[in-house]
Amino acid sequence: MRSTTLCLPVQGRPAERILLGMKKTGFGRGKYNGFGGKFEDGETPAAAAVRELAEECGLTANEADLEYVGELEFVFPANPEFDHDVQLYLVHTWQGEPKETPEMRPEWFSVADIPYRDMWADDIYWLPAVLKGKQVTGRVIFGENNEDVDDITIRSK
Ligand code: 8OG
Repeated sequence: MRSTTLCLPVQGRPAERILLGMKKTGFGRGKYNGFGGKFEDGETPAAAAVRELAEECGLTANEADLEYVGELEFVFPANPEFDHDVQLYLVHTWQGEPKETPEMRPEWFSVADIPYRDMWADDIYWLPAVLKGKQVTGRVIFGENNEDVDDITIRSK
C-alpha cells in the first residue's frame, strides 16, 4: 500500500483556525483538504510532510514543528490501486504566508466552520478529534464510487 502524508496547519491549542486548500488538480480535485502527498524515495514521513506543505501552499516548517496525530488507512475495493495510508500531522509554527500554487488554493477556516461537505466524506469522523488534541488510528473503506464511506473504524486516544 502506498504511503502519503497529510499536514494540517492550525492556530490555537486546541485549534481555533485551520488552513485548508481547495485541491485544483488530480486525486481529490474539488475538495478542501490539508497539504500532503506521496513520499519520495528514501524520505522520512516528516520530511515528506514538510516538503509537500511548502510545495502545495508555500509555508516553510521545520520537522520539529510537526505534531504527529495518527495514521489512517484508505481502502478502495472498486479500485485497489488507489489504496493508501496517510500519516497525519498538525503544524502550529511555520514561516511565510499561505499562497496559491498550481495544486492548491489555501483558505483559513474557523474550526466551527470547517466545510465538511466539500471534503473527503471520512474527515468528519476523525478531524474533530484531532483538532481537540487527540491521536487517531483507523481504516476507511470506500464504496463503489470511491467517494462514499462504506465502513469506518476510528480509534482515538
Ligand atoms: O499525492 P496525492 O495528491 O495523490 O495525495 C493525496 C493526498 O490526499 C494525501 O495528502 C492524502 C490525502 N487524502 C487521501 N484520502 C483522504 C481522505 O479521505 N481524507 C483526507 N483528509 N485526506 C485524504 O488520499
